Amino acid sequence: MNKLGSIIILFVLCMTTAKAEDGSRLWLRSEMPTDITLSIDSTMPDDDGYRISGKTITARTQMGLLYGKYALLRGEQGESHPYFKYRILNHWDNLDGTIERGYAGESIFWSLTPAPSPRERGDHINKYAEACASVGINGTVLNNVNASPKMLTPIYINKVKEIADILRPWGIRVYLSVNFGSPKALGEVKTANPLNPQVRKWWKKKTREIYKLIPDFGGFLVKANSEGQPGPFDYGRTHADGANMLADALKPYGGIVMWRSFVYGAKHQGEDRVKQAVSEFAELDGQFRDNVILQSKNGPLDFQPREPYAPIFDQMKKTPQMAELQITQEYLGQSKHLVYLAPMWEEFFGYVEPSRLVGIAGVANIGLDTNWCGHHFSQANWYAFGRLAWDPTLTSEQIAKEWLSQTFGNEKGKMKDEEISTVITSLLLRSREACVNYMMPLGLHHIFKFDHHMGPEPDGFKADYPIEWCPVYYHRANKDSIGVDRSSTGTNATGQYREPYRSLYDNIKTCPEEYLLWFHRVPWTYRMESGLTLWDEIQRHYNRGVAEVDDFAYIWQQTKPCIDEQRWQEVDECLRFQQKDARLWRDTCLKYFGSFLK
Ligand code: GCW
Repeated sequence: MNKLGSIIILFVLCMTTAKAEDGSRLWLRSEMPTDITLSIDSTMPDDDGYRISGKTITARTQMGLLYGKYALLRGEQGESHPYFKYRILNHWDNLDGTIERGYAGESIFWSLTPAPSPRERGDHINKYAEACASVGINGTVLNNVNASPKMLTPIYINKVKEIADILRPWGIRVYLSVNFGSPKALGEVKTANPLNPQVRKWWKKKTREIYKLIPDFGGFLVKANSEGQPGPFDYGRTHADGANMLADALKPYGGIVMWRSFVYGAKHQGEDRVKQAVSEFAELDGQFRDNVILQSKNGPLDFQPREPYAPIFDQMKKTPQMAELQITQEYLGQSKHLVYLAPMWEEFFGYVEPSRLVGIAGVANIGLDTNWCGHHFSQANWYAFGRLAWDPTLTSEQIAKEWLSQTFGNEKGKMKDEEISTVITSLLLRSREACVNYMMPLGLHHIFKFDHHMGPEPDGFKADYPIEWCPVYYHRANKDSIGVDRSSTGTNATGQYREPYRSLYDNIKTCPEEYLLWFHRVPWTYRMESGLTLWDEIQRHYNRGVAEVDDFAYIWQQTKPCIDEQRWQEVDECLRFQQKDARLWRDTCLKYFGSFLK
Protein backbone atom coordinates (compact mmCIF):
# COMPACT_ATOMS: atom_id res chain seq x y z
CA MET A 1 0.00 0.00 0.00
CA ASN A 2 1.31 3.47 -0.75
CA LYS A 3 1.96 6.03 2.00
CA LEU A 4 -1.19 8.02 1.30
CA GLY A 5 -3.26 4.85 1.56
CA SER A 6 -1.86 3.98 4.94
CA ILE A 7 -2.35 7.53 6.21
CA ILE A 8 -6.01 7.40 5.15
CA ILE A 9 -6.52 4.07 6.91
CA LEU A 10 -4.82 5.43 10.00
CA PHE A 11 -7.04 8.49 9.87
CA VAL A 12 -10.20 6.37 9.63
CA LEU A 13 -9.05 4.11 12.45
CA CYS A 14 -8.36 7.10 14.63
CA MET A 15 -11.64 8.79 13.82
CA THR A 16 -13.66 5.76 14.77
CA THR A 17 -12.21 5.77 18.26
CA ALA A 18 -12.42 9.49 18.92
CA LYS A 19 -15.20 10.26 21.43
CA ALA A 20 -16.19 13.41 23.25
CA GLU A 21 -13.77 13.80 26.10
CA ASP A 22 -13.22 16.71 28.48
CA GLY A 23 -10.37 15.42 30.62
CA SER A 24 -12.56 14.89 33.67
CA ARG A 25 -11.80 11.16 33.72
CA LEU A 26 -8.07 11.78 33.97
CA TRP A 27 -6.08 8.61 33.24
CA LEU A 28 -8.86 6.47 34.70
CA ARG A 29 -10.57 5.69 31.37
CA SER A 30 -9.44 2.16 30.94
CA GLU A 31 -11.80 -0.63 31.66
CA MET A 32 -11.00 -2.67 34.75
CA PRO A 33 -11.01 -6.36 33.69
CA THR A 34 -13.78 -8.32 35.39
CA ASP A 35 -11.98 -11.64 35.68
CA ILE A 36 -9.24 -10.65 38.13
CA THR A 37 -8.37 -13.08 40.94
CA LEU A 38 -7.40 -11.49 44.25
CA SER A 39 -5.56 -13.25 47.03
CA ILE A 40 -4.02 -12.28 50.35
CA ASP A 41 -0.56 -13.61 51.24
CA SER A 42 0.49 -12.75 54.77
CA THR A 43 4.07 -13.86 54.11
CA MET A 44 4.70 -10.96 51.75
CA PRO A 45 6.79 -7.96 52.96
CA ASP A 46 4.97 -5.77 55.45
CA ASP A 47 3.78 -2.97 53.20
CA ASP A 48 1.15 -2.28 50.55
CA GLY A 49 3.04 -3.93 47.71
CA TYR A 50 1.56 -6.44 45.28
CA ARG A 51 2.46 -9.31 42.99
CA ILE A 52 0.78 -9.74 39.61
CA SER A 53 0.82 -12.89 37.59
CA GLY A 54 -1.49 -12.92 34.60
CA LYS A 55 -4.75 -11.66 36.06
CA THR A 56 -4.02 -12.84 39.59
CA ILE A 57 -3.10 -10.18 42.13
CA THR A 58 -1.57 -11.17 45.44
CA ALA A 59 -0.86 -8.79 48.31
CA ARG A 60 -0.47 -8.75 52.04
CA THR A 61 -3.05 -6.00 52.54
CA GLN A 62 -6.33 -4.87 51.00
CA MET A 63 -4.60 -1.70 49.87
CA GLY A 64 -1.99 -3.80 48.14
CA LEU A 65 -4.76 -5.53 46.21
CA LEU A 66 -6.24 -2.18 45.21
CA TYR A 67 -2.86 -0.82 44.09
CA GLY A 68 -2.35 -4.06 42.21
CA LYS A 69 -5.56 -3.59 40.23
CA TYR A 70 -4.43 -0.25 38.88
CA ALA A 71 -0.99 -1.67 38.18
CA LEU A 72 -2.59 -4.48 36.18
CA LEU A 73 -4.52 -1.88 34.26
CA ARG A 74 -1.31 -0.18 33.18
CA GLY A 75 0.07 -3.51 32.10
CA GLU A 76 2.37 -4.39 34.99
CA GLN A 77 3.40 -7.95 35.82
CA GLY A 78 5.60 -9.15 38.69
CA GLU A 79 6.14 -7.81 42.18
CA SER A 80 6.31 -4.19 43.28
CA HIS A 81 6.62 -2.44 46.65
CA PRO A 82 6.34 1.22 47.59
CA TYR A 83 9.76 2.85 47.95
CA PHE A 84 8.74 5.68 50.26
CA LYS A 85 6.53 5.29 53.29
CA TYR A 86 5.13 8.82 52.96
CA ARG A 87 3.73 9.72 49.51
CA ILE A 88 1.86 12.89 50.21
CA LEU A 89 0.17 15.66 48.28
CA ASN A 90 0.36 19.15 49.77
CA HIS A 91 -2.61 21.30 48.87
CA TRP A 92 -2.02 25.01 49.25
CA ASP A 93 -5.79 25.44 49.56
CA ASN A 94 -7.23 28.24 51.63
CA LEU A 95 -10.40 27.88 53.64
CA ASP A 96 -12.18 30.42 51.41
CA GLY A 97 -11.72 28.10 48.43
CA THR A 98 -8.87 29.99 46.76
CA ILE A 99 -5.61 28.16 46.16
CA GLU A 100 -2.21 29.74 46.57
CA ARG A 101 -0.39 29.05 43.29
CA GLY A 102 -3.42 27.13 42.05
CA TYR A 103 -4.18 27.42 38.34
CA ALA A 104 -7.07 25.02 37.91
CA GLY A 105 -10.00 26.61 39.65
CA GLU A 106 -11.05 26.61 43.26
CA SER A 107 -10.32 24.10 45.98
CA ILE A 108 -11.95 20.69 45.84
CA PHE A 109 -12.09 20.69 49.66
CA TRP A 110 -13.00 24.20 50.80
CA SER A 111 -15.21 27.00 49.62
CA LEU A 112 -16.52 30.38 50.56
CA THR A 113 -19.99 30.62 52.05
CA PRO A 114 -22.54 29.40 51.22
CA ALA A 115 -20.19 26.48 51.44
CA PRO A 116 -21.15 23.10 50.06
CA SER A 117 -19.93 20.72 52.72
CA PRO A 118 -17.26 18.19 51.81
CA ARG A 119 -20.07 15.63 51.90
CA GLU A 120 -21.85 17.44 49.07
CA ARG A 121 -18.58 17.51 47.18
CA GLY A 122 -18.22 13.81 47.95
CA ASP A 123 -18.25 12.48 44.40
CA HIS A 124 -15.55 14.83 43.40
CA ILE A 125 -13.37 14.08 46.39
CA ASN A 126 -13.98 10.39 45.84
CA LYS A 127 -12.76 10.62 42.26
CA TYR A 128 -9.72 12.57 43.44
CA ALA A 129 -9.00 9.82 45.95
CA GLU A 130 -9.28 7.12 43.30
CA ALA A 131 -6.84 9.00 41.08
CA CYS A 132 -4.38 9.37 43.95
CA ALA A 133 -4.71 5.72 44.97
CA SER A 134 -4.29 4.54 41.40
CA VAL A 135 -0.71 5.82 41.52
CA GLY A 136 -0.06 4.95 45.15
CA ILE A 137 -0.38 8.35 46.86
CA ASN A 138 -1.23 7.62 50.50
CA GLY A 139 -1.56 10.97 52.22
CA THR A 140 -2.80 14.48 51.66
CA VAL A 141 -2.37 17.78 53.46
CA LEU A 142 -5.70 19.52 53.05
CA ASN A 143 -4.75 23.18 53.50
CA ASN A 144 -2.17 25.81 52.69
CA VAL A 145 1.14 25.92 54.56
CA ASN A 146 0.33 29.59 55.04
CA ALA A 147 -2.27 28.22 57.40
CA SER A 148 -5.24 29.92 58.90
CA PRO A 149 -5.59 29.36 62.65
CA LYS A 150 -9.31 28.74 61.93
CA MET A 151 -8.30 25.34 60.54
CA LEU A 152 -8.12 24.09 64.12
CA THR A 153 -11.57 25.24 65.18
CA PRO A 154 -14.27 22.59 65.74
CA ILE A 155 -16.28 23.54 62.66
CA TYR A 156 -13.31 22.86 60.38
CA ILE A 157 -12.09 19.81 62.24
CA ASN A 158 -15.55 18.35 61.64
CA LYS A 159 -15.16 19.04 57.94
CA VAL A 160 -11.77 17.36 57.99
CA LYS A 161 -13.44 14.31 59.48
CA GLU A 162 -15.93 14.23 56.60
CA ILE A 163 -13.10 14.38 54.09
CA ALA A 164 -11.08 11.76 55.96
CA ASP A 165 -14.06 9.40 55.84
CA ILE A 166 -14.21 9.72 52.05
CA LEU A 167 -10.48 9.24 51.57
CA ARG A 168 -9.98 6.34 54.00
CA PRO A 169 -11.20 3.50 51.75
CA TRP A 170 -8.61 4.64 49.22
CA GLY A 171 -5.77 4.34 51.71
CA ILE A 172 -5.27 8.08 52.00
CA ARG A 173 -4.60 9.67 55.36
CA VAL A 174 -5.29 13.30 56.01
CA TYR A 175 -2.77 15.74 57.44
CA LEU A 176 -3.18 19.43 58.25
CA SER A 177 -0.96 22.45 57.88
CA VAL A 178 -1.02 24.29 61.17
CA ASN A 179 -0.30 27.88 62.02
CA PHE A 180 2.29 27.88 64.79
CA GLY A 181 0.63 30.85 66.44
CA SER A 182 -2.78 29.16 66.66
CA PRO A 183 -3.23 28.97 70.45
CA LYS A 184 -2.59 32.70 70.68
CA ALA A 185 -4.37 33.71 67.47
CA LEU A 186 -7.51 31.87 68.54
CA GLY A 187 -7.38 33.79 71.82
CA GLU A 188 -7.15 30.68 73.96
CA VAL A 189 -3.66 31.18 75.40
CA LYS A 190 -1.77 34.45 75.70
CA THR A 191 1.31 33.18 73.89
CA ALA A 192 2.42 30.51 71.41
CA ASN A 193 5.80 30.00 73.08
CA PRO A 194 6.57 26.29 72.58
CA LEU A 195 8.09 25.93 76.04
CA ASN A 196 5.12 27.44 77.83
CA PRO A 197 3.14 24.72 79.70
CA GLN A 198 -0.23 26.23 78.74
CA VAL A 199 0.74 26.20 75.08
CA ARG A 200 1.94 22.60 75.25
CA LYS A 201 -1.26 21.63 76.97
CA TRP A 202 -3.31 23.42 74.30
CA TRP A 203 -1.66 21.48 71.49
CA LYS A 204 -2.12 18.19 73.33
CA LYS A 205 -5.78 18.89 73.83
CA LYS A 206 -6.24 19.97 70.23
CA THR A 207 -4.47 16.87 68.96
CA ARG A 208 -6.65 14.65 71.16
CA GLU A 209 -9.74 16.39 69.78
CA ILE A 210 -8.59 15.65 66.21
CA TYR A 211 -7.79 11.98 66.85
CA LYS A 212 -11.10 11.45 68.54
CA LEU A 213 -12.79 12.18 65.23
CA ILE A 214 -10.07 10.92 62.92
CA PRO A 215 -8.24 7.99 64.53
CA ASP A 216 -5.87 7.56 61.57
CA PHE A 217 -5.01 11.27 61.27
CA GLY A 218 -1.48 11.62 59.84
CA GLY A 219 -0.04 14.69 61.53
CA PHE A 220 0.96 18.31 61.00
CA LEU A 221 2.87 20.21 58.32
CA VAL A 222 4.45 23.46 59.50
CA LYS A 223 5.85 26.56 57.84
CA ALA A 224 7.36 28.54 60.69
CA ASN A 225 9.27 31.81 60.75
CA SER A 226 9.18 32.02 56.99
CA GLU A 227 7.60 34.70 54.82
CA GLY A 228 5.81 36.28 57.76
CA GLN A 229 4.49 33.11 59.39
CA PRO A 230 4.76 32.86 63.17
CA GLY A 231 7.17 30.40 64.72
CA PRO A 232 9.37 29.58 67.68
CA PHE A 233 11.82 32.45 66.88
CA ASP A 234 9.10 34.85 67.99
CA TYR A 235 9.83 33.61 71.52
CA GLY A 236 13.59 33.18 71.22
CA ARG A 237 13.15 29.42 70.70
CA THR A 238 14.52 27.14 67.99
CA HIS A 239 12.93 25.17 65.18
CA ALA A 240 13.67 22.06 67.26
CA ASP A 241 11.78 23.47 70.26
CA GLY A 242 8.79 24.18 68.03
CA ALA A 243 8.79 20.91 66.13
CA ASN A 244 9.36 18.80 69.24
CA MET A 245 6.44 20.35 71.07
CA LEU A 246 4.10 19.31 68.26
CA ALA A 247 5.82 15.93 67.95
CA ASP A 248 5.18 15.25 71.64
CA ALA A 249 1.49 16.00 71.19
CA LEU A 250 1.24 13.66 68.19
CA LYS A 251 3.45 10.84 69.45
CA PRO A 252 0.86 8.87 71.47
CA TYR A 253 -1.26 8.52 68.33
CA GLY A 254 1.54 7.69 65.90
CA GLY A 255 1.34 11.06 64.14
CA ILE A 256 4.25 12.90 62.52
CA VAL A 257 5.40 16.49 62.16
CA MET A 258 6.64 17.60 58.76
CA TRP A 259 8.64 20.73 59.51
CA ARG A 260 9.62 22.78 56.46
CA SER A 261 13.12 24.10 55.89
CA PHE A 262 11.91 26.73 53.39
CA VAL A 263 13.16 29.70 55.38
CA TYR A 264 14.94 32.93 54.60
CA GLY A 265 15.12 36.48 55.84
CA ALA A 266 14.66 35.63 59.52
CA LYS A 267 17.67 34.57 61.58
CA HIS A 268 20.22 34.91 58.78
CA GLN A 269 18.88 37.95 57.04
CA GLY A 270 21.34 39.37 54.56
CA GLU A 271 23.04 36.05 53.89
CA ASP A 272 22.82 34.59 50.37
CA ARG A 273 19.25 33.31 50.34
CA VAL A 274 20.17 29.89 48.98
CA LYS A 275 22.40 29.27 52.01
CA GLN A 276 19.92 30.14 54.72
CA ALA A 277 18.18 26.78 55.19
CA VAL A 278 21.47 25.06 56.02
CA SER A 279 22.48 27.98 58.24
CA GLU A 280 19.28 27.65 60.24
CA PHE A 281 18.98 23.89 60.44
CA ALA A 282 22.39 22.19 60.31
CA GLU A 283 23.21 23.01 63.94
CA LEU A 284 19.92 21.42 65.02
CA ASP A 285 20.66 18.04 63.45
CA GLY A 286 20.18 15.39 66.10
CA GLN A 287 17.92 17.55 68.26
CA PHE A 288 14.58 16.58 66.71
CA ARG A 289 12.21 13.91 68.05
CA ASP A 290 12.02 10.74 65.98
CA ASN A 291 8.56 11.61 64.64
CA VAL A 292 9.77 14.88 63.12
CA ILE A 293 10.62 14.88 59.42
CA LEU A 294 12.38 17.84 57.84
CA GLN A 295 10.68 18.70 54.56
CA SER A 296 12.82 20.57 52.02
CA LYS A 297 12.23 21.78 48.48
CA ASN A 298 14.31 20.01 45.85
CA GLY A 299 16.40 23.12 45.20
CA PRO A 300 17.80 25.69 47.64
CA LEU A 301 15.79 28.60 46.21
CA ASP A 302 12.22 28.05 45.15
CA PHE A 303 10.96 25.57 42.54
CA GLN A 304 12.76 27.20 39.60
CA PRO A 305 12.73 25.47 36.19
CA ARG A 306 16.25 24.31 37.00
CA GLU A 307 18.12 24.50 40.28
CA PRO A 308 21.02 22.52 41.64
CA TYR A 309 19.82 20.20 44.39
CA ALA A 310 19.39 21.66 47.88
CA PRO A 311 22.51 20.98 50.00
CA ILE A 312 20.41 20.60 53.13
CA PHE A 313 19.93 17.01 51.99
CA ASP A 314 23.70 16.57 52.51
CA GLN A 315 23.86 18.37 55.82
CA MET A 316 21.20 16.70 57.96
CA LYS A 317 22.67 13.33 58.83
CA LYS A 318 20.51 12.32 61.79
CA THR A 319 17.17 13.87 60.90
CA PRO A 320 14.68 12.01 58.71
CA GLN A 321 14.06 14.01 55.54
CA MET A 322 11.38 14.43 52.90
CA ALA A 323 11.71 16.17 49.55
CA GLU A 324 9.06 18.68 48.56
CA LEU A 325 8.46 18.82 44.81
CA GLN A 326 6.11 21.28 43.17
CA ILE A 327 3.54 19.76 40.84
CA THR A 328 1.69 23.00 40.29
CA GLN A 329 3.79 24.89 37.77
CA GLU A 330 4.22 28.16 39.65
CA TYR A 331 7.44 28.98 37.82
CA LEU A 332 6.96 26.77 34.78
CA GLY A 333 4.20 28.46 32.84
CA GLN A 334 1.44 27.62 35.31
CA SER A 335 -1.50 25.91 33.61
CA LYS A 336 -0.71 27.53 30.28
CA HIS A 337 2.54 25.83 29.29
CA LEU A 338 3.00 22.20 28.44
CA VAL A 339 5.87 21.21 30.72
CA TYR A 340 6.29 17.63 31.85
CA LEU A 341 8.09 17.69 35.18
CA ALA A 342 9.24 14.09 35.59
CA PRO A 343 12.62 14.76 33.92
CA MET A 344 13.28 17.47 36.51
CA TRP A 345 12.47 15.12 39.37
CA GLU A 346 14.51 12.34 37.81
CA GLU A 347 17.43 14.78 37.66
CA PHE A 348 16.96 15.56 41.36
CA PHE A 349 17.02 11.87 42.35
CA GLY A 350 20.31 11.60 40.44
CA TYR A 351 21.88 13.86 43.09
CA VAL A 352 19.85 13.05 46.19
CA GLU A 353 19.59 9.29 46.38
CA PRO A 354 16.07 8.25 47.34
CA SER A 355 17.52 6.06 50.09
CA ARG A 356 18.30 9.23 52.03
CA LEU A 357 14.63 10.18 52.19
CA VAL A 358 11.66 8.75 54.06
CA GLY A 359 9.03 10.47 51.98
CA ILE A 360 8.03 12.71 49.14
CA ALA A 361 5.61 15.60 49.17
CA GLY A 362 4.16 17.19 46.05
CA VAL A 363 2.49 20.60 45.96
CA ALA A 364 -0.73 19.72 44.17
CA ASN A 365 -2.00 21.22 40.89
CA ILE A 366 -5.60 20.15 41.43
CA GLY A 367 -8.73 22.27 41.44
CA LEU A 368 -12.38 22.24 40.47
CA ASP A 369 -11.68 22.78 36.74
CA THR A 370 -13.35 20.14 34.58
CA ASN A 371 -10.00 18.66 33.67
CA TRP A 372 -8.71 19.00 37.26
CA CYS A 373 -5.33 20.55 36.41
CA GLY A 374 -6.01 23.42 34.00
CA HIS A 375 -3.87 22.05 31.17
CA HIS A 376 -4.65 18.53 29.99
CA PHE A 377 -0.96 17.70 30.01
CA SER A 378 -0.52 18.97 33.58
CA GLN A 379 -2.39 15.83 34.62
CA ALA A 380 0.77 14.00 33.63
CA ASN A 381 2.61 15.78 36.44
CA TRP A 382 0.15 14.61 39.10
CA TYR A 383 0.44 11.10 37.69
CA ALA A 384 4.23 11.22 37.49
CA PHE A 385 4.55 12.48 41.05
CA GLY A 386 2.60 9.49 42.36
CA ARG A 387 4.49 6.99 40.25
CA LEU A 388 7.88 8.35 41.33
CA ALA A 389 6.80 8.40 44.98
CA TRP A 390 6.04 4.70 44.61
CA ASP A 391 9.15 3.93 42.59
CA PRO A 392 11.77 6.66 42.12
CA THR A 393 13.76 4.43 39.77
CA LEU A 394 11.12 4.67 37.06
CA THR A 395 12.20 6.68 34.04
CA SER A 396 10.38 9.77 32.84
CA GLU A 397 9.89 8.04 29.54
CA GLN A 398 8.21 5.00 31.01
CA ILE A 399 5.89 7.17 33.08
CA ALA A 400 5.07 9.37 30.08
CA LYS A 401 4.14 6.34 28.00
CA GLU A 402 1.93 4.88 30.72
CA TRP A 403 0.16 8.14 31.28
CA LEU A 404 -0.31 8.84 27.62
CA SER A 405 -1.81 5.50 26.72
CA GLN A 406 -4.21 5.60 29.65
CA THR A 407 -5.16 9.23 29.06
CA PHE A 408 -5.32 9.40 25.29
CA GLY A 409 -5.55 5.74 24.31
CA ASN A 410 -8.76 3.78 23.87
CA GLU A 411 -10.67 2.29 26.80
CA LYS A 412 -8.19 -0.55 26.89
CA GLY A 413 -5.30 1.89 27.08
CA LYS A 414 -4.11 1.34 23.54
CA MET A 415 -3.07 4.20 21.29
CA LYS A 416 -4.23 3.38 17.79
CA ASP A 417 -1.17 4.84 16.24
CA GLU A 418 2.13 3.92 17.87
CA GLU A 419 3.94 6.58 15.90
CA ILE A 420 1.79 9.33 17.35
CA SER A 421 2.40 7.94 20.78
CA THR A 422 6.16 8.06 20.17
CA VAL A 423 6.18 11.66 19.02
CA ILE A 424 4.00 12.87 21.90
CA THR A 425 6.24 11.02 24.34
CA SER A 426 9.30 12.73 22.93
CA LEU A 427 7.51 16.08 23.08
CA LEU A 428 6.81 15.47 26.77
CA LEU A 429 10.41 14.52 27.44
CA ARG A 430 11.77 17.62 25.69
CA SER A 431 9.32 20.04 27.26
CA ARG A 432 11.11 20.82 30.51
CA GLU A 433 14.46 21.57 28.87
CA ALA A 434 12.64 23.76 26.37
CA CYS A 435 11.12 25.73 29.25
CA VAL A 436 14.53 26.17 30.89
CA ASN A 437 15.89 27.45 27.58
CA TYR A 438 13.23 30.01 26.82
CA MET A 439 12.97 31.19 30.43
CA MET A 440 16.28 30.90 32.24
CA PRO A 441 19.13 29.00 30.60
CA LEU A 442 22.65 28.43 31.91
CA GLY A 443 21.82 28.78 35.59
CA LEU A 444 19.83 32.01 35.43
CA HIS A 445 17.03 32.04 37.98
CA HIS A 446 14.13 33.93 39.52
CA ILE A 447 13.77 36.57 36.83
CA PHE A 448 10.00 36.27 37.01
CA LYS A 449 7.42 38.98 37.18
CA PHE A 450 6.80 40.12 40.67
CA ASP A 451 4.43 38.13 42.85
CA HIS A 452 2.41 36.15 40.31
CA HIS A 453 5.53 34.66 38.70
CA MET A 454 4.07 34.40 35.21
CA GLY A 455 6.29 35.99 32.59
CA PRO A 456 9.72 37.66 32.61
CA GLU A 457 10.90 40.69 34.55
CA PRO A 458 14.70 40.56 34.48
CA ASP A 459 14.92 44.28 35.34
CA GLY A 460 12.62 43.84 38.34
CA PHE A 461 13.55 45.89 41.36
CA LYS A 462 11.24 47.37 43.95
CA ALA A 463 12.88 49.27 46.75
CA ASP A 464 9.95 48.60 49.08
CA TYR A 465 10.34 44.83 48.99
CA PRO A 466 12.93 42.50 50.41
CA ILE A 467 15.83 42.36 47.98
CA GLU A 468 15.36 38.56 47.71
CA TRP A 469 12.10 39.21 45.89
CA CYS A 470 13.76 41.29 43.18
CA PRO A 471 15.01 39.59 40.00
CA VAL A 472 18.09 41.84 39.72
CA TYR A 473 19.41 40.25 42.93
CA TYR A 474 19.58 36.91 41.12
CA HIS A 475 21.63 37.88 38.07
CA ARG A 476 23.33 41.20 38.90
CA ALA A 477 24.05 41.89 35.23
CA ASN A 478 26.25 44.86 34.40
CA LYS A 479 28.30 45.89 31.41
CA ASP A 480 31.05 43.37 32.17
CA SER A 481 29.43 40.27 33.51
CA ILE A 482 26.40 38.41 34.81
CA GLY A 483 25.66 35.79 37.48
CA VAL A 484 26.22 35.41 41.21
CA ASP A 485 29.55 34.32 42.62
CA ARG A 486 28.51 31.59 45.02
CA SER A 487 31.90 29.90 44.89
CA SER A 488 34.51 30.06 47.66
CA THR A 489 35.56 33.48 46.38
CA GLY A 490 31.97 34.70 46.75
CA THR A 491 29.14 33.68 49.06
CA ASN A 492 30.58 30.16 49.35
CA ALA A 493 27.24 28.44 48.83
CA THR A 494 29.30 25.73 47.12
CA GLY A 495 30.82 25.00 50.53
CA GLN A 496 27.49 23.55 51.69
CA TYR A 497 27.68 20.68 49.18
CA ARG A 498 29.16 17.24 49.68
CA GLU A 499 32.04 16.18 47.50
CA PRO A 500 32.43 15.76 44.59
CA TYR A 501 29.84 18.47 44.00
CA ARG A 502 31.51 21.03 46.24
CA SER A 503 34.67 21.07 44.11
CA LEU A 504 32.84 20.51 40.86
CA TYR A 505 30.56 23.51 41.33
CA ASP A 506 33.23 25.69 42.93
CA ASN A 507 35.51 25.71 39.92
CA ILE A 508 34.20 27.64 36.94
CA LYS A 509 36.03 25.24 34.65
CA THR A 510 34.28 22.15 36.01
CA CYS A 511 30.91 23.64 36.94
CA PRO A 512 28.31 22.15 34.56
CA GLU A 513 27.19 24.90 32.21
CA GLU A 514 23.57 24.38 33.15
CA TYR A 515 24.48 25.79 36.61
CA LEU A 516 27.11 28.28 35.45
CA LEU A 517 25.36 31.55 36.30
CA TRP A 518 23.91 30.08 39.48
CA PHE A 519 27.37 29.54 40.97
CA HIS A 520 29.58 31.97 39.09
CA ARG A 521 29.88 35.52 37.97
CA VAL A 522 30.95 35.32 34.37
CA PRO A 523 32.20 37.92 31.86
CA TRP A 524 30.03 38.29 28.76
CA THR A 525 33.08 37.42 26.67
CA TYR A 526 33.79 34.15 28.51
CA ARG A 527 34.36 31.22 26.12
CA MET A 528 31.82 28.46 26.55
CA GLU A 529 32.35 24.78 25.69
CA SER A 530 30.82 25.43 22.29
CA GLY A 531 33.48 28.03 21.53
CA LEU A 532 30.86 30.78 21.59
CA THR A 533 31.04 33.70 23.98
CA LEU A 534 28.70 33.60 26.97
CA TRP A 535 26.49 36.24 25.39
CA ASP A 536 26.19 34.31 22.12
CA GLU A 537 25.51 31.12 24.02
CA ILE A 538 22.73 32.76 26.03
CA GLN A 539 21.10 33.91 22.80
CA ARG A 540 21.44 30.45 21.33
CA HIS A 541 19.65 28.88 24.30
CA TYR A 542 16.76 31.34 24.20
CA ASN A 543 16.35 30.77 20.47
CA ARG A 544 16.48 27.03 20.90
CA GLY A 545 13.74 27.19 23.54
CA VAL A 546 11.45 29.11 21.19
CA ALA A 547 12.19 26.74 18.30
CA GLU A 548 11.34 23.77 20.51
CA VAL A 549 7.91 25.16 21.36
CA ASP A 550 7.28 25.87 17.68
CA ASP A 551 8.10 22.25 17.03
CA PHE A 552 5.71 21.08 19.78
CA ALA A 553 2.92 23.10 18.15
CA TYR A 554 3.77 21.56 14.79
CA ILE A 555 3.79 18.05 16.21
CA TRP A 556 0.44 18.65 17.86
CA GLN A 557 -1.06 19.55 14.49
CA GLN A 558 -0.08 16.10 13.23
CA THR A 559 -1.88 14.38 16.09
CA LYS A 560 -5.25 15.92 15.31
CA PRO A 561 -6.85 12.85 13.70
CA CYS A 562 -5.97 10.71 16.68
CA ILE A 563 -7.06 12.91 19.55
CA ASP A 564 -10.65 13.66 20.54
CA GLU A 565 -11.76 17.11 19.51
CA GLN A 566 -12.24 19.03 22.73
CA ARG A 567 -8.97 18.00 24.32
CA TRP A 568 -7.11 18.50 21.06
CA GLN A 569 -8.47 22.05 20.69
CA GLU A 570 -7.78 23.00 24.27
CA VAL A 571 -4.19 21.76 24.12
CA ASP A 572 -3.76 23.48 20.77
CA GLU A 573 -4.88 26.81 22.22
CA CYS A 574 -2.46 26.43 25.11
CA LEU A 575 0.39 25.63 22.73
CA ARG A 576 -0.31 28.77 20.72
CA PHE A 577 -0.18 30.77 23.92
CA GLN A 578 3.05 29.02 24.90
CA GLN A 579 4.59 29.92 21.53
CA LYS A 580 3.82 33.59 22.15
CA ASP A 581 4.97 33.44 25.73
CA ALA A 582 8.26 31.75 24.86
CA ARG A 583 8.92 34.63 22.42
CA LEU A 584 8.03 37.14 25.11
CA TRP A 585 10.53 35.52 27.45
CA ARG A 586 13.27 35.43 24.85
CA ASP A 587 12.73 38.93 23.55
CA THR A 588 12.38 40.57 26.96
CA CYS A 589 15.43 38.86 28.42
CA LEU A 590 17.67 39.34 25.41
CA LYS A 591 16.68 42.98 25.09
CA TYR A 592 17.40 43.66 28.73
CA PHE A 593 20.66 41.72 28.99
CA GLY A 594 21.71 42.96 25.56
CA SER A 595 21.35 46.54 26.75
CA PHE A 596 24.45 46.06 28.93
CA LEU A 597 26.54 45.14 25.93
CA LYS A 598 25.93 48.27 23.90
O1 GCW B 1 7.95 31.20 47.04
C1 GCW B 1 6.92 30.74 47.57
C2 GCW B 1 5.61 30.79 46.84
C3 GCW B 1 4.59 31.01 47.92
C4 GCW B 1 4.65 29.80 48.86
C5 GCW B 1 6.08 29.67 49.41
C6 GCW B 1 6.23 28.43 50.27
C7 GCW B 1 2.88 28.86 50.14
O2 GCW B 1 5.63 31.82 45.90
O3 GCW B 1 3.34 31.13 47.35
O4 GCW B 1 3.75 29.93 49.91
O5 GCW B 1 6.96 29.58 48.34
O6 GCW B 1 6.62 27.41 49.71
O7 GCW B 1 6.00 28.50 51.44
